[in-house]
Amino acid sequence: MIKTNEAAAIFEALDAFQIELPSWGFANPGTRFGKFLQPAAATTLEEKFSDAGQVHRWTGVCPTIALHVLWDLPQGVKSVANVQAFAAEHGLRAGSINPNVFEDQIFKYGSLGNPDPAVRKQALDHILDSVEITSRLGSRDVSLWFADGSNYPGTQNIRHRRKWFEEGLAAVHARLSGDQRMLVEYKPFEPAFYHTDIADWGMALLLAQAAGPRAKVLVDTGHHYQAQNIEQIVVWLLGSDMLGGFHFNDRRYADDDLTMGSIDPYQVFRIFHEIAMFDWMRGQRSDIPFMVDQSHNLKGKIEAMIQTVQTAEELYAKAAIVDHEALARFQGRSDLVDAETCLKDAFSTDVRPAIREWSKSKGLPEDPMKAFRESGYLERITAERAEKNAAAVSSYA
Ligand code: RM4
Ligand code: MN
Ligand code: MN
Repeated sequence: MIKTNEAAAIFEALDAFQIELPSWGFANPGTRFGKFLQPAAATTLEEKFSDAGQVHRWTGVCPTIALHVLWDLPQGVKSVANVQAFAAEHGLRAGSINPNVFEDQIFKYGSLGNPDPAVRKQALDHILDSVEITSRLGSRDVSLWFADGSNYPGTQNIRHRRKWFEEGLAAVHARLSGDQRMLVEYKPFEPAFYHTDIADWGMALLLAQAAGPRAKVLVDTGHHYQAQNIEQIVVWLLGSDMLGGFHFNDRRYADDDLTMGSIDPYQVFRIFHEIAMFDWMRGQRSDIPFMVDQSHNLKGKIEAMIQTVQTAEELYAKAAIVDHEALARFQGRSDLVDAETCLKDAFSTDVRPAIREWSKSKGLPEDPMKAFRESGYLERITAERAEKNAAAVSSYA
């Protein structure tokens, strides 16, 4: 049973909770092997907005959508008007803007780390265009992920590439205006299998610090080696005001992009807990954007996103009811069993009734999945899009 003070903490936490959806999670994704086309997948930008709008409509916590420039704004700044129109129509706002410097043929040997200065310039120009798009859309974050790296020892000069990254990222930083930020994402391997230019949080941190004060690190939960303690990274970045945001997904092996919390919900809980503990210690709620970075090859896309959002809310609510005072006391005395039990008690609490109450209090359906299924939306889009999807085998998104 949830105690009254716990219910209040959950309500307060959920009032502040938002999670951004990725536009690419609604289209038929690419994999290195088979691509199983879903008849209801989004085939246009408007359909992506419409589907993301459904997730927001039934959950109420996903007002923004992350956009990939190449996939969603193929005409660059000229596509901004389209985005604005679709966003307004479907009750959403454009969220983080993700330049794409990993698909074009010229980026075969890298983008900002390419040995060819002409290619580096082209990558930089695309990212600067993306900053302009970010400004015009009124978004805050330019979110940077680079596929740069190499597959074989000795084939690239890692030191030079680091310097080129420093130069490129500093040039991007110089273009930021207002409250804009740039987020630097890291990933240990894939597509590069020998060295990746920004392989871990230390490299991302150094590059962000070299670029300037508006550059922060983005933590994608799928981008770590198996045994890595992700919540410790979160604690260190938070403590240095360098945590820029999250890409949430789950994995069993590598960057699997599975549904958040599907394999290891305790991992996500521990991340949320460290943020909540930090906020409690300094008496102020952190402003860290949570984003989903998933693409479902087998699950229905809208349902998978609703499931993701519900999981995120549950784990966030569990973290909100950790008894921080008791935990701090146990930690101070090194009461190991009591400290661990205190954390696990919160994790074991069934917070779903409180979340249903919170949803009701906001005029939202208590069961968003049921509401979505009863709305008839899925049947409608399946009929409308089936033919287009059967014909189109396009790129990643
Ligand atoms: C990468 C990384 C980026 C995402 C691309 C599609 O692995 O997670 O954030 O934009 O995939
Ligand atoms: Mn990511
Ligand atoms: Mn990834």
